[in-house]
Amino acid sequence: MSNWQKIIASKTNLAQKNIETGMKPGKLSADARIPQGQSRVTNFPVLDMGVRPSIDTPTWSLKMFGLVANEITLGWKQFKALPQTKVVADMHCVTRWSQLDMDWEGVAARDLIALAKPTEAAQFVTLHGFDGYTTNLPLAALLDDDVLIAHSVFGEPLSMEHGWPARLVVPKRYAWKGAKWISGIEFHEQDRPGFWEVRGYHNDADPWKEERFGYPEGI
Ligand SMILES: Nc1nc2c(c(=O)[nH]1)N[C@H]1C(S)=C(S)[C@@H](COP(=O)(O)O)O[C@H]1N2
Ligand SMILES: [Mo]
Repeated sequence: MSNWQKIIASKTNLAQKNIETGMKPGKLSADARIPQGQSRVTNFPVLDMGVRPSIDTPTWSLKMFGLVANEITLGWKQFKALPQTKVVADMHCVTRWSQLDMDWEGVAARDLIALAKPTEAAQFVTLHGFDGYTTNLPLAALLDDDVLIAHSVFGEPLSMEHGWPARLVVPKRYAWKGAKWISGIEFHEQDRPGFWEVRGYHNDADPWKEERFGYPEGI
């Protein structure tokens, strides 16, 4: 076979594979969207510390505090009155499952944060949950246009287990960065590792770099 024939043969092969995995022209195949070390699921597993706070819309609120010009606490009605955004994103959990095309609805984190007006010194955030959970991110990561405080998924309100009434969704990080039953966003000058981050999980949590642990596994 000539070189050209080889190239054509391998392209044909690749195209065939893409057809088999349901790829549409110009889109990544499902396989290419599953990071290394992950397996695809379709049943949206539940993962948390097992302490599920009994919070509902009348008792839910979200406080933005710390290095902000306008400390603010939003109740459910105020939250729902904000512009609503939809995001379709893949979800990757460090326990090695990935679910594609999660169809979230809620308020863009950056629209919410604009109300609090973080000061120039604010560079990092702690996300708080009603169960006492915390996780940390650079403020810039929260301002990404795919980051959502979600109240619905797949066209239905979140189940209690998945964080009802509202949870954070950060598609570019492992799922532990997405605080369920979100109660607060705290702004700091310095980074403050959260619940899992102080227990050895990686600070940055990029699934495409397999940033699972902050130190070599097994230590
Ligand atoms: N408030 C709170 N948020 C949380 C957790 C938690 O224990 N409490 N667990 C995190 C972890 S480790 C994961 S993997 C995801 C799982 O989200 P899911 O249960 O909706 O799949 O939630 C994250 N958010
Ligand atoms: Mo997790």
